[in-house]
This record gives sequence, C-alpha cells and structure tokens, in this order.
Amino acid sequence: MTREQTRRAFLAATTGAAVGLAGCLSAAPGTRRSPPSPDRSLFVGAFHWGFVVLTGDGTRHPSVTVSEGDVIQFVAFNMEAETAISRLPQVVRTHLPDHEALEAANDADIPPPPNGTLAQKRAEANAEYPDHSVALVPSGGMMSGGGMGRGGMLFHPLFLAHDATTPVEATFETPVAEEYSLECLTYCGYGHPYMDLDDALAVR
Ligand SMILES: [Cu+2]
Repeated sequence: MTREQTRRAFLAATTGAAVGLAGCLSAAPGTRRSPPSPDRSLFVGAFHWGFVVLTGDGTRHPSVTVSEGDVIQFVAFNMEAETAISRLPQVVRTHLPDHEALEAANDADIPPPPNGTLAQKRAEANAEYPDHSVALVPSGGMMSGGGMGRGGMLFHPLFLAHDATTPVEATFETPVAEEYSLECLTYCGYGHPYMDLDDALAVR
C-alpha cells in the first residue's frame, strides 16, 4: 500500500466505530460539547519502536497514575514530525529524549532480527513505514473488550503521520479503575509487534 492508502485504510477502519464512545468528550460528531479543562495532560511521542510519555512539566514516565473520573488531555505525535513537535509546550519539547537515546533503550527490548541488524530494520522502517498510530487499550487483552467505552478503548485510535504539522489530541474522562497500555495499530516495520507500552496509564 502507498502511504496515502495506508492512511485511508486506517481512517476507514477506525472512523465508523467512533460514535457512542463512552467517556470520550470530543469524538462523536453531533454530540460535541466543549471538553472541560483537563486534570492532566499527557504528551505521547511515537518512534520506531515504542512510545515516550511525558507529563506537562516535562517529566518522562513509564506509567502515569490518575484518578477515576479525571479528564485527560492526550496529545500525541510522531517523533519524526518536527513541525508538530514545534507546537508542543517548550518544557515538553526540551525534555523529549533524542533518537539515539530511544534507539539504545529500544535495542534492549526488541529481539534481534533473523537477518540483518536492528539498525538496518529501523532504517528500512523509517523509509517505508514512517507512520504510527496510538490507541489506549485495557492492559492484557488487546481489543478483546469488544471496542470502545467501558472496558474498551478510551478514545478513537489516533493516526500519527511522520509529516503531520500538528499534534493529534483526544480528551477523555477515565471511566473505570484499570490499567491501560499504549499500542500502535499501524504497521511500522520489523519492530511493530513490539510497539506497545504496558500499563502506561493506571486509573485508581
Ligand atoms: Cu506500528
């Protein structure tokens, strides 16, 4: 598929299901109300192959704990999307890890490919599969909860193009006390099956 086809396929696969997304304050056309001011902002960068999560003060977290009913502003971007990143708050931008640091950490988490090196696979992925997406799903059962809402995804998956000019946002209310993981739903090369961050959000 071309990139544009990939993007269209992603939109077709995910757009129709958005209506009725429980806890989502911004997705469904016709039911839009202005989201209340968030209790917490999370900034999520996607790279080959993983996610970084920062809070609004620029601190990086393996897992963020929030309270049930908190309104979360989720701001996501592709780590290649320089223009989108330039629009982030400065304290977040200056604390984003550089690619070398991410890749070094990554090499410990991803099994070596049977042919070639991880560095080669990453270069291929950057050239051929530069886009990602992000979904926040209950830990331990990808999509098994049967879609959105209670026990399912907290918002519609967000497409993270490598050449996006703005970050992508979702605002949602945390519905139930549970752990949620970040997953990439867009094929992004060799490491795609490992592109998740377990228990990135813990609701208490
Ligand atoms: Cu992916």
